[in-house]
Amino acid sequence: MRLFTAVDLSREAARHMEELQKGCRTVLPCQRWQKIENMHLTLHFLGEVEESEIPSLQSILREVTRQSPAFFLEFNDWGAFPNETRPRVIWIGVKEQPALLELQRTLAPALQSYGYAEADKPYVPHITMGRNPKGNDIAALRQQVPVQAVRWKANALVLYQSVFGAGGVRYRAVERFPLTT
Ligand code: 3AM
Repeated sequence: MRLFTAVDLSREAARHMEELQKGCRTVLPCQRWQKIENMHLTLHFLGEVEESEIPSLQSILREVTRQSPAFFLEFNDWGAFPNETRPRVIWIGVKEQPALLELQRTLAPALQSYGYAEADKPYVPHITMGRNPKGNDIAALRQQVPVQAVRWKANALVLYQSVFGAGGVRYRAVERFPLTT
């Protein structure tokens, strides 16, 4: 199973992402768009995990999240990977949140045996909007499609499975691990 961990958006946050995507369609069209129902903030991409390993992975996630506080996230601004000169992924970033970074950092070593590979670049929390933009004018996006500081509570870490089907990729929640409140 192809797995990753992520935090969901609130309904209000997803609604704003939808508005931002409409604006992005006019200012900086992408070849591939993230479906609204698929939007999430990834913490760890694990890749293929054997089904037999999933129960132990779940118990690690349960153990750590039980001791980790819930936190608030807030949209920040547009961003791009690998950089804004030659963007391949267009995303919306969130304001720095130490509890999110702490959760990501705490889990990272424990998830390495399940395929998580620590990137050589720092972790940049983001919500993917679209891929392969036909242009690179991120400055125009910032100016013409302003991001509102929508704030929402991240109550849980979710283990997601990427499922490939006729309608494209779909993310199925394998389990939600509540954070402490
Ligand atoms: O949350 P986003 O959309 O940025 O790009 C993939 C997506 O990230 C990323 O994992 C998330 C869920 O699919 N992803 C896919 N393949 C990856 C890889 N080989 C990867 N991240 C790192 N390495």
